[in-house]
Amino acid sequence: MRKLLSSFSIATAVVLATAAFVSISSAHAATSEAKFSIGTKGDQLAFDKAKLTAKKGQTIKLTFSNKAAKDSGMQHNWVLVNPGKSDEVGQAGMAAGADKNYVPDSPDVLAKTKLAAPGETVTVEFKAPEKAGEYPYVCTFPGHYAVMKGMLVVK
Ligand SMILES: [Cu+2]
Repeated sequence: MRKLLSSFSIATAVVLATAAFVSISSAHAATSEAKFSIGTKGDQLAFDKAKLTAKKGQTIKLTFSNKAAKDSGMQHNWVLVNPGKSDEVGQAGMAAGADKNYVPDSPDVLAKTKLAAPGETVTVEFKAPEKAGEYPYVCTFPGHYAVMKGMLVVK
């Protein structure tokens, strides 16, 4: 009888421990964050990563490095926009002007860094969209958005 009881207790303890482990793992998944490091392709009007992938609602810590030569004078930013809105936001960015870092006040702008000077690294922290989809990121410095772009895939 005693032996039966103790093996029952061990079985219970194993089940409880497993349940605790499962709940810790799922809590961790919900709060996990993504860290992205992206740069320019040297002096080119291009990001060195054309695609990033994140989970819905995930916290994203993004570091953007302007790797252009110091004497190039090339400024860049990293701006995440709603699907299909990169041209619209890019054009509005030009109109927004230097005072706004060429980023328009628009609900289609989901995240942005400040302008990075050559050799400078800037960061932004934001939540990935709650809706799965393909969200373009662009540099909104005048003349760059048409070619300097990539895609954040949210799953
Ligand atoms: Cu740029």
